[in-house]
Amino acid sequence: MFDKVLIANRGEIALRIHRACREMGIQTVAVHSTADAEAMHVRLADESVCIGPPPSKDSYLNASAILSAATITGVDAIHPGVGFLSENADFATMVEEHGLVFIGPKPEHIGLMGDKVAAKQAADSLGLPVVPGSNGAITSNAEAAQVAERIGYPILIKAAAGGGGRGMKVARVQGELFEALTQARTEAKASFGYDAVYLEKYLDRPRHIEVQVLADDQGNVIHLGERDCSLQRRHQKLLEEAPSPALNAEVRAAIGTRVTDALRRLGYRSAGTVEFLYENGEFFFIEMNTRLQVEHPISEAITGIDLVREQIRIAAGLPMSLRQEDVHFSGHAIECRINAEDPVTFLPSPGLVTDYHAPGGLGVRVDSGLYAGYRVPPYYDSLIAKLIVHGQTRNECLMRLRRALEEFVIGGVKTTIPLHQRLIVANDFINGEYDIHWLERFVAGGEPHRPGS
Ligand code: MV4
Repeated sequence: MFDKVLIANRGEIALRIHRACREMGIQTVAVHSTADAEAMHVRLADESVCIGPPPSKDSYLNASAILSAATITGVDAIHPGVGFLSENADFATMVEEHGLVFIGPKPEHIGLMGDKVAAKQAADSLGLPVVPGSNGAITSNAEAAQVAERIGYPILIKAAAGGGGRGMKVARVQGELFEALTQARTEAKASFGYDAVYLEKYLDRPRHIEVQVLADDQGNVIHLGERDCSLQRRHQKLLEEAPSPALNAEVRAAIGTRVTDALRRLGYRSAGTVEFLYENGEFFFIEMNTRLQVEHPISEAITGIDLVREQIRIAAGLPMSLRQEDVHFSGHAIECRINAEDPVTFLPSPGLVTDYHAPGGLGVRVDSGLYAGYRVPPYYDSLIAKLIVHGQTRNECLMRLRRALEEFVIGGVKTTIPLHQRLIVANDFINGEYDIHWLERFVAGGEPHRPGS
């Protein structure tokens, strides 16, 4: 096992990784920008190294500064966390070239899943269900029209270099296709410097369901069930739950097995998440995330498995500490992402945290680096706390969540807590009847009609 690990991230996820290391007897090195010198994970780490000024590109995205810090402190491995360099295949390769272990997947798989066209083709050939569409990038308008005719309208145009929804355009009818193609190419070129696009059948009201997996170098691949991440606004997730209110045990086991079979064939290693759209009882692969995810704690809550601990064991060459038959799903978990934002306008609200009190009690977990006197910097993502609540049933989980949100005190900055409080009493949410568009309509005012009504 490693003696010392460098945590190449910040905020609650850096703290999460520090905690796993500590419990495994591993020393930690925090790296931080000048804006994060007072962060909780920096205070708790055994050692810390300042790697640059506040802008991410000069600090958390500065691969050579991070590798220098790793060399100076003599770590064995680097955990990239989420975001930043976590899905950068070149960084993973550089870490290995420095004789260190990258706590994550093989660089080739990071690279494969980063290319959305290649990822979809790989998923298809590995036996996962994919959305009907063009076979790879479209090379001409004529080809696009032909493909659209074959799969039928509405059509969605996606950027090959995309992900996260940027550069997507819908064509409802043939007359809209060429203009939508031009717009999608222009946006893709501006956002990614690469204008290749592909076509898919547009799914009107799907849910976003993702399957959590773990794989080791001994060929063991397991799944930890799914998370329903449909409650998003502008591709920012607000609340996630596990299990999905839309699936039963049989459907869960079936999709889980398809995913683990696929990743075993691929030779995948480490934690990963396979994302699907789910509509009318059918799954369609959209992307794979080759990293730990922000919402991983809800999978931990319903399985009792420490995902970061398993990631570290796997990276050290050890087998996972459990098999699929050891994975038992218990109860229901919900995560509320609490952002330092105005709950109505969503404008960032950085600044001094004057008061802080986190909820507690049975089934309540808070992952946050906040404390009274902490200053939320304006330079980064506005996620400041994750409230994860577990109950034996979905209803118990909801009641506990209401109680926990009531107890949560964060003074001095605006937060999304009031939005969560409104959301969890909405009838559609209580009934589990929502799709990927529901939250957008909810924040626009009032409770929208539920899907299909
Ligand atoms: C889609 C879709 C409908 N049909 N693909 C958005 C982000 C990107 N990762 C995939 N996305 C979508 N792909 C087809 N064929 C709708 C979305 C989508 C979405 C997906 C998941 C969660 C939230 C979303 C919000 C808007 C659109």
